[in-house]
Amino acid sequence: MKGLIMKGGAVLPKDFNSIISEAAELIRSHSFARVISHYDADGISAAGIMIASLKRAGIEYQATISRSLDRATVESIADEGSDFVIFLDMGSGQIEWLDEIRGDVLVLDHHRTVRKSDKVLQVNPHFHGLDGMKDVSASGLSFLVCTALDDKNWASAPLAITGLFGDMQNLHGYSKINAGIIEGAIERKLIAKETDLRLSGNSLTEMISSSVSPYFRQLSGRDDAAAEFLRSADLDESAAYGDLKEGGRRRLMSMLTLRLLGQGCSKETVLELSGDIVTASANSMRIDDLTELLNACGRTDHPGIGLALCLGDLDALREATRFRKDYDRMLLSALGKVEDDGAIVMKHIQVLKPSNPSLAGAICGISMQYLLEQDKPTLAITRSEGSTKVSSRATKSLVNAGVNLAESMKSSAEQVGGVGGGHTIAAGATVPIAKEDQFLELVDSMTGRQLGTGS
Ligand SMILES: [Mn+2]
Repeated sequence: MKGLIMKGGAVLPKDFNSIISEAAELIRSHSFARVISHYDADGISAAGIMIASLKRAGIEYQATISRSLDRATVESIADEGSDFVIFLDMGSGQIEWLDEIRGDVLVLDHHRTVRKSDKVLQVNPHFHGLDGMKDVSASGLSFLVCTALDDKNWASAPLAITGLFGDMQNLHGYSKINAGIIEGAIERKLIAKETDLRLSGNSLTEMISSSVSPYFRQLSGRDDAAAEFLRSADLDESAAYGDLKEGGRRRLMSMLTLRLLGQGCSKETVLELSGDIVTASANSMRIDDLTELLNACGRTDHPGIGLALCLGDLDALREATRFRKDYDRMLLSALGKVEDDGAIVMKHIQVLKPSNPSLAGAICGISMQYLLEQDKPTLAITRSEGSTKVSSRATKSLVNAGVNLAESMKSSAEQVGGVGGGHTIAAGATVPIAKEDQFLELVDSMTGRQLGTGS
């Protein structure tokens, strides 16, 4: 294969390159593939890339987008008896179960892996000195394998970028494989990239009032207030951003910057107000919009529409747009409540109790970044299926100060008979409802110890 040329002329690590070729060969050797992927923007993009490539290669497929890869899901896939199963954006944590599937199994996953397997072909950056949190996401892995299969699959580069946006690997510049994909896509004129205000909407008012992240206190979700805010800056609230002159754009940016600083956001968060706006050349679609559309499709239980959208279905675009509006409306109303009520503040953590379990992770993250105290990690707890589910988020500076949510969630959950884990900056847990308070106390004191401020 022609390796992806990376910044500075370096190619992919040799052993990584050969495993990618091996994966492409494995796909080529089958006439049918069972595809299982994750329901977030990265997973759906990875599946979209894979399916477009299977179609191009004349390989039949059946795809399922799943919330998680639990034992029962793996067993039902195994029972189907397919000769070939591809897992995308998940699987590396479940190798033990995948080993039991009869047919050939291919895993393209960027999450930490448990171990290698003789049976399962695993394409995972962690085996090759690459970082799955920054250097490549599942959509990028799917893209690498599919371009090894056929160079024409470069056409899917915008989807590869959609996935990395979805996993927020775009916020601090692009590294390694991500950088290679972006540069290659620009070179092939598949995308255009410029740095600008990271808000979208038909009018200036809509750009602000429909914005969920960044969340503008007193403006997000409120058309009238957003319009008034714009008039106070001497900006035409119904104008389109594209119509603004340089001076107007600069004024808008500084007003919004002040707004975020005023509501207590960290400097890092404020800087995220401007960033890369990537546009797919084929359909002029903004990648950040596509990411949000896919996210909303997944979150509202319509991942199939997201997948159809990846494959260019225009009806799917209309439906996905509706799901995004619905989803954003739900988020904005939940965030409005956080704005009004605040969080339950403990010694070292702050706790939210959102009413909708499926929004908890997003509410937790956005509240941490835009609405709550910056010196305490935020936990969101909800109850579903007879247990308490916990999402947690910290900030970069809390992590630098010692906070490790992966550790505190795991150890606290285990002490009360639950399970937990994740990343230092974002983690989750499931604990018995009866042990909820005890769990929060444990996380609180452990966070105190991590910060060196005692418990
Ligand atoms: Mn992912």
